[in-house]
Amino acid sequence: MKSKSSFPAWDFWIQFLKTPATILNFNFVKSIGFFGLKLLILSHLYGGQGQKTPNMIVIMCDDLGYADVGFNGCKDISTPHIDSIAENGVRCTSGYVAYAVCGPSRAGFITARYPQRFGFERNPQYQPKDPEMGLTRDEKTIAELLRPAGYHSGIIGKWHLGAHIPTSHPMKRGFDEFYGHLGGGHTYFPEKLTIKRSQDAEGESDSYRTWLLKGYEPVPPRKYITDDFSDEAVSFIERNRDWPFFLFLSYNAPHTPLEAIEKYLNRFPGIEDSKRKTYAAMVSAIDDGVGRVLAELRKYGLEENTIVAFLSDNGGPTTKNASTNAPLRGGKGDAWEGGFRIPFAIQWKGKLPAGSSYENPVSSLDLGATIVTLADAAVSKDKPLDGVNLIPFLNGENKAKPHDTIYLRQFDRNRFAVRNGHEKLIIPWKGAAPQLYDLSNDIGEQKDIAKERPKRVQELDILRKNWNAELKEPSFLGLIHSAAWAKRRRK
Ligand SMILES: [Ca+2]
Repeated sequence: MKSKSSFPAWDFWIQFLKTPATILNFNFVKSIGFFGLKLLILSHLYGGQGQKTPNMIVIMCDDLGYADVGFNGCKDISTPHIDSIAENGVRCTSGYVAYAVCGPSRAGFITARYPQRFGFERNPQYQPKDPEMGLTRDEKTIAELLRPAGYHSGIIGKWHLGAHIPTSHPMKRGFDEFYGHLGGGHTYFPEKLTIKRSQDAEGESDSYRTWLLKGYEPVPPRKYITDDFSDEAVSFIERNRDWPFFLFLSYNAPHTPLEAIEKYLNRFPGIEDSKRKTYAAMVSAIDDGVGRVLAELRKYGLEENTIVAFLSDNGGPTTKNASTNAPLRGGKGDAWEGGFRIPFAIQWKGKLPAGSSYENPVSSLDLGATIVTLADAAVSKDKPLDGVNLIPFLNGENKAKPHDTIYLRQFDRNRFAVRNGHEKLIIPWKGAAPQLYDLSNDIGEQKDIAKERPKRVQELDILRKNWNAELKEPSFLGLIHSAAWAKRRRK
């Protein structure tokens, strides 16, 4: 928990900046820069006295299937480093994200609030000139919440929460560092990155070929970008090991395009299907990166003070990238379990029971809520988090469930899912009658029991309607509305 003893030190720096020698202070700050001042303050606060609040690293994959990691039973892709997170911590078998496609899922994770509350319910288009196309400024990111608590935050990889740099760039939204791309996907080979400036990309396919940004600066392409992101993550830990940090390691793999280098492809001589083989190689590259991140934490003795979580941003789009969500039904985009129930594991050495399994539903929204709670960071009363601090639940102190109910709404498709206990109500497409499944004996959602349990259908439908009444309509025209967006801009 937060070290109260750190407050006098903060006070010292606040007073320093307010002293009559303001000019002197201003020149001092100018000489080292504000970033330098921040590092100086952080080293004063934490240098030599030990850090009391934990770090958090969230490793999020893009379009990784539920069954494509060893800890969920994958046989043909070896993921020893990813699996080690579950072995050294907790495997959550019912881990959910807030949406079944990338953008809204990430908007939920980054705010620890259901994105349907604030109109982020579509995948945004890549529109560098549209300040409304992305995360509304009315919402705060976890990085913004953690900043007053003395955290240094970085994101490496995919952003996908808006490409309008003056309003939506990660460093305009609370992050201190960014290395990655602003759009929803990216090509992996450096020789294919042919557009220097992010602002010059027009539309989705262009956006996949921009140079990566380091902060606001485009960087000449260096290497296979999954490896590039892993390098940056190692560097981030090395540079920020002396003060509390939050790192969002947001791999765009194994999202399409399916592209892998020989080093990883050669690991899978037994996979004949070329699509699955490339996918496996891409997952293997992530696994190497996870191993390097974990090794860096061990190197600096940070494992006991760092929470590491691993998950996917949505279910696998099985036909597109040869992922698999078995035994779950459906995949990316669906309200079936395969759409938004994802591989989820979390470790915190010495604090969470190693090698344990947790069955109650947890959510990606809980990760931000966990670190915000542990950092004792303030949360706005009118925008309460939907996530909860998972630690007391995962370590067995709290025997109750973190969530009575998990919700999903897909506005444009009129789809809903409501999981309450083991039962799940689903309206899988517009106009469909609600169906009910008992996930305790039917994880694959094969037997609709709505007619057998009408009372439960009614109860869950009331929960759905009540939650729905709290939500807003989408606030921007998404990818599927590109033509309507362009027409509106022309007017
Ligand atoms: Ca995704």
